[in-house]
Amino acid sequence: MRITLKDCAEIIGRYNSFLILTHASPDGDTLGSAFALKKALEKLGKTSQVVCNDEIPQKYSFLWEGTDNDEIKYEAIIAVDIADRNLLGEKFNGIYGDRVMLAIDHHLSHRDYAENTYVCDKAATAENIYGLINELGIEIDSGIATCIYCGMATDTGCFLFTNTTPDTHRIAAELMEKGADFAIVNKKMFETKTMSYLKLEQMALATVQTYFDGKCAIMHITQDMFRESNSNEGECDGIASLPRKIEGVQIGITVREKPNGAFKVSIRTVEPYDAAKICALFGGGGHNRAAGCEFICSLEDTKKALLKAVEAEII
Ligand SMILES: [Mn+2]
Repeated sequence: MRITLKDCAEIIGRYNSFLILTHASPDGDTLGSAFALKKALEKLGKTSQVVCNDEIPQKYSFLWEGTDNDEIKYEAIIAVDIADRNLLGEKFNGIYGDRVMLAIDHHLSHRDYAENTYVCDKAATAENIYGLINELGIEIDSGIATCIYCGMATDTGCFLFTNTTPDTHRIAAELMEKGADFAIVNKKMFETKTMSYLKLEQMALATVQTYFDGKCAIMHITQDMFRESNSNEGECDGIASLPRKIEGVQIGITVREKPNGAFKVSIRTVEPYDAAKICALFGGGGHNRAAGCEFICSLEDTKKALLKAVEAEII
């Protein structure tokens, strides 16, 4: 059932302990949202634990500073920033997929799996968590502010993408006033790259090919490249934005081989091209300018299918 923010606050009021689920291959929005909520719930005397199907990269450790994340007994399960139960990851989908009591998300492509769902088209789920925390009447302290800021900065590409609104900036400004550690967040999220990541980026860039008069660019990353560069999934959040950075490219595609041999596709577009529409053709989804889908076939066939879909859009 779709519910309002007020209903979310009311539901949270009914329980004392929560398991908070984040999506697989966790990013700054799912984690920032989860830890902001956890810290806020603590202020109400409620306990919670944030969990993820995949290992949480160490670069996010600032999010759980000042709070412990020990295993607890919980009464209800909340999912944040998870548009589809498959995005929980295989193991978590099996365990929790049909037991989620409340899903809080910002993807309009959200496919309902929870008992109660709140989806509002904001730049980040963290922006919806900000709304919820206000609805709950909880004072935002510097720890909560840092977590929300991290989510919003992540999903707006540091306030660069077109999903950034005047409201996004107003909330970010308020978070700064509340003591959000924005310099640390931005340095860790957008400035610092490991040498292994930069090596991977170099290999990935060498695979870029352009199509349709340079309007579409495709780049791929294989498991061999991960091995050779000594990089890993956890440190390449932003890599999918590279093809669209090329001058003239309107549809940028990144094809990433997963350990099981499937190909995870990320599409980034500029107006008027709809990334979610293209990904929906292949069972995926997301936002207008950023979306994803998955293929279980060869790299060559994956690219062929994508180019065919892009061709239909571009011409
Ligand atoms: Mn998000």
